[in-house]
Amino acid sequence: MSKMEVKTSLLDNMIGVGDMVLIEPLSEDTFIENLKKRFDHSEIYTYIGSVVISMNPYKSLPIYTAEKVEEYRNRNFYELSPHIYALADEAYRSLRDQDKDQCILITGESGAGKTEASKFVMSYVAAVCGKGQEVNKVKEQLLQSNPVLEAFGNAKTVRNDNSSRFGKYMDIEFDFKGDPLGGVISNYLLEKSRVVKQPRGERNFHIFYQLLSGASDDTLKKLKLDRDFSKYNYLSLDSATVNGLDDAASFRTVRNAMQIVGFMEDEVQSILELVAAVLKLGNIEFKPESRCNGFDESRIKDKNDLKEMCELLGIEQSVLERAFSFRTVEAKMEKVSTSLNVAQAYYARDALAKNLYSRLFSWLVTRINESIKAQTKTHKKVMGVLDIYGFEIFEDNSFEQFIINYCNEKLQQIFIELTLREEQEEYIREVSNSQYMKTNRKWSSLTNKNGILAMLDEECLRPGTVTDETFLDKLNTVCAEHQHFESRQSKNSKFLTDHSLPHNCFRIQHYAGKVLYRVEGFVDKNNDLLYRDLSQAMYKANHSLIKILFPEGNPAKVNLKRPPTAGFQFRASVGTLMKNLLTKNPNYIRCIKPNDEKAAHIFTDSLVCHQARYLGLMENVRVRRAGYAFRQPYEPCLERYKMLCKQTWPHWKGPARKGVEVLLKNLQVPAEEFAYGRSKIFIRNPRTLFFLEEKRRQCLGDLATLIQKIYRGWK
Ligand code: AOV
Ligand code: MG
Repeated sequence: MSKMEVKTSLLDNMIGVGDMVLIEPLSEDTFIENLKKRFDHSEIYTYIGSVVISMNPYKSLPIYTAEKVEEYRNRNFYELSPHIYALADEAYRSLRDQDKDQCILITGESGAGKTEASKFVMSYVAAVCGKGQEVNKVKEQLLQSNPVLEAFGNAKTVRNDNSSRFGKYMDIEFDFKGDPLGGVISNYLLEKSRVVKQPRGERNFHIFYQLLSGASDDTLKKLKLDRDFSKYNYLSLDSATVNGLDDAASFRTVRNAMQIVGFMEDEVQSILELVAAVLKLGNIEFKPESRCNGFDESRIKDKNDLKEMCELLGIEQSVLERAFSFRTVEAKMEKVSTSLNVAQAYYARDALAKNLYSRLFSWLVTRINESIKAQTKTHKKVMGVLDIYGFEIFEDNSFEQFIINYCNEKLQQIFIELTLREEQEEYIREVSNSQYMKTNRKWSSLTNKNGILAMLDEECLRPGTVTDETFLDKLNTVCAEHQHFESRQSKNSKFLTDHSLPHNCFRIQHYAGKVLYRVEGFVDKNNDLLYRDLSQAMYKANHSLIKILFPEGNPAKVNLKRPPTAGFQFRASVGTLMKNLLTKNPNYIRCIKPNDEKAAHIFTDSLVCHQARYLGLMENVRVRRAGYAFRQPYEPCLERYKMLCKQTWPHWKGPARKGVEVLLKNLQVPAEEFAYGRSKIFIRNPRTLFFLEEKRRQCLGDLATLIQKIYRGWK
């Protein structure tokens, strides 16, 4: 038996079973044991039918080479050992040959390997689709958008040294031949609070450290920056350098990537000026000023950073200074100015830094989209790749974690609904007549009009004094009324009432675990207010990029309406995303984190078990086995087993389906074990498959013995 056959054998006890559907007997223990066995042999991919489970190896494996790409290219899904390339190939071919739009849904908790998986999928597709100068340029640009967005949107957290702090969905567009035409990226709410403050053991976004470490002395001088991280209030110092991350080298990669994506030199300069301005902004400090007219006022301590920031952005210093000292409220025809106290001045400063950075990030996405967008309006086939921030529980969880976990909750819902629906639809399509798998699940609605985010919005828009406490009171009251909060939250999550909680917290039972949220900052972060004086100061800047980022600062366009809240925008964009995903053929990658130490070779059973449970993997296997555990198109099935029957061996002349019928009859497999679909054979019990595999193994063994005998005879 060749090495490949040993690997693909579904029964190989050494490296475990390649498809969980074939585990015998199936239990949580055997499931985890199988993952472990495979993980120990660096077999990080395992199937549940067409779903790929991916274990993070925390070490680089030689399985993403050009040779591997060739190996998986144009091969049937089950033909080789499980690999993310098999999924990417299947999705790509289905898009190219059957004109079906695809989406690749990658889920798993923080640090499980989603972003890496999305890059492997993209690079595989890039390697197998089309060639030629124009096409190669498109591919390069699509791939190089990754380092740019990671530099500005990823950061070291305690869970992951390269954690995505934004959600990303990328549509790659192809022409009728399957050649790439371009792409469109959508981004979801960046965790902008990180710009001004990072939890212990975490860093700000990579770009700050990359710029200070990697830029030339000359560039830093132009940006009025010092190489020393410790000079900047906004950069946490306890983990400023990260093992295994070379910030200086990454900076060169990012600069190069920006060039390939099509950024002009002056654009890059403007971007870096903004990054520098954020650092300068963080160093502006305030001191209280003696009371005047009964109001607390504040003054800037040392104006040097303010001056340099204004020089970088082409802003008149007095304008910005005034915007940090007063707040103007306009109501109808009236304008009222009040002075800011020290706390309000700091609040204004941080709000400006967060807005500057997050708007720069969104602008980067728009700018990349301009470069990578398809140059033609003809019909496009689309492959969407979704890589969001993974479910996370920290010691201290705030609005950001709530948003991240909400998004994961939605995706989990989609997974459960679509895998079931897909199973059912395939069976109906293939074997039509039967009442397959009567599940008692209802397709739950994906809209969440009454959830916690909606309540937060209601509270934020209510007239009167609104604080985090009033929001929490409201939550508690509503939840006391609805003991089971399920109907108001998403299907899988539940508000937990517990009188022992700290007074400023609430707890949610998410699908992936219980999370305690501290309510402090929810109202503020949702309102996401930036004083108009600041946006107007920014708009006045003599800097091409800043002007674009603060359009509401244009005095001619004063809008007295409240801008939509962060939560509202997020809910709306996630809603649109979910609708979009439902129109495409889904392909799932379920990422699992083997340990909390970010270490190779450690497999923590309890941690893996917890993830397998909440990801619903066992349920997934059962759903598949409850119907027909194994399904395969007739041709590869006949090819694999034809040696077991004289009539089909070595060549079967006729339709493959007939050949499979003859084969199975000949092997005397009971008829109820099979259903003949239009293009696939459905096998009910994994034991039948084991039987076929065993027979095949014996046959190959006999053949090997025979060959050896003949060989010896010759000698
Ligand atoms: P995530 O995207 O799921 O977390 P990543 O894809 O960033 O997780 O993976 C975390 C780290 O694990 C990477 O930086 C790699 O060091 C390692 N890793 C993951 N997959 C592989 C692989 N296939 N081979 C080798 N190393 C791998 V988050 O973005 O935090 O939810 O918000
Ligand atoms: Mg990620």
